[in-house]
Amino acid sequence: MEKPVKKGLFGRLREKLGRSRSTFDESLGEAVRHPETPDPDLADKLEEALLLADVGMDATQRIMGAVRRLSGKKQQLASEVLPVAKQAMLDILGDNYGPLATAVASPFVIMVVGVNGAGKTTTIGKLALQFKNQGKSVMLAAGDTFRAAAIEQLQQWGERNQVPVIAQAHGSDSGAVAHDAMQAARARGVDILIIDTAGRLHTQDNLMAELGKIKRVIGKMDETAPHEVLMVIDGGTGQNAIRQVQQFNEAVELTGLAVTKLDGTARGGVLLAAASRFHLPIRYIGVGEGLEDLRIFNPEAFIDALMPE
Ligand SMILES: Nc1nc2c(ncn2[C@@H]2O[C@H](COP(=O)(O)OP(=O)(O)O)[C@@H](O)[C@H]2O)c(=O)[nH]1
Ligand SMILES: [Mg+2]
Repeated sequence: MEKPVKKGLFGRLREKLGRSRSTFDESLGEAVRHPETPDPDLADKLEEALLLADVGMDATQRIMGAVRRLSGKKQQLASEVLPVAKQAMLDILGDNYGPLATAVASPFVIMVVGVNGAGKTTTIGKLALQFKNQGKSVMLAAGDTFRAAAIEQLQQWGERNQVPVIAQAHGSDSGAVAHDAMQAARARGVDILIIDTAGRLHTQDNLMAELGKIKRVIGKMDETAPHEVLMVIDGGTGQNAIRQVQQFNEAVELTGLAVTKLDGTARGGVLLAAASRFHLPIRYIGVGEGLEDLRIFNPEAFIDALMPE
């Protein structure tokens, strides 16, 4: 008998993750439709699907370790294997989860970092409106002074959402923008200040030095700030994203991750790879361009939406 399609947020997340999900459906769908029929290749199929979805060696080995601890016969049954695999995935994500507690400081300062095109500015725009809708006052700072278009893009988000944006001219010092923004946020009693940053400079070393400087400027004005250094990664960049996280983490000591574009990739498993590799909470996932498509990360909902059952 066909299972009813799940409705609501849960069902929609499942649709949004369509391409990543289909990697698992193609490999495991047959076994899932016959959960009590032994399939001697089931564990191998799962392992292949995990690697294809970019779950990475680390996390894949952890998941397969749990599956291979099942007795030989059970390893052939989807009814046994999938719950164990899902639990192993949840164990990996378990420590890597936790929404932002923005009430601990005022202004709560979020510095957003990541390579060009990862989705930083878009994520900031969506976040600003979400916070505003929760009744919080928000200010944005255009710290990507390297590209004129980046400043305009943030200003457009600000105008659209009626959120003030602190900006200086293209090419100006991003540390000075951060300084101005901290002062303005304090003066106006803003709840949340979100600072955009560049994803590309003349060299990678320049970029990391600039990010370090922005962080120091903020820290001098409030020693508890930035309260969050959020790295945005493009879920479609696969294992490259892991190297990027490592580099940024070394430069500015990240405190959280947001993984975008999970709607457009068959490799959504990078989220598990990152979780397994770094002890960093995944705060948000991006599953589309709409405002509601930036979701607070929920491991159970994510795994349920990703895996067939
Ligand atoms: N499909 C999809 N597109 C996204 C998502 N997040 C960001 N984008 C798009 O990715 C592109 C680059 O985003 P942008 O915020 O400018 O990246 P930045 O260079 O890191 O600031 C834009 O076209 C965004 O609309 C997402 O979750 N899903
Ligand atoms: Mg940008």
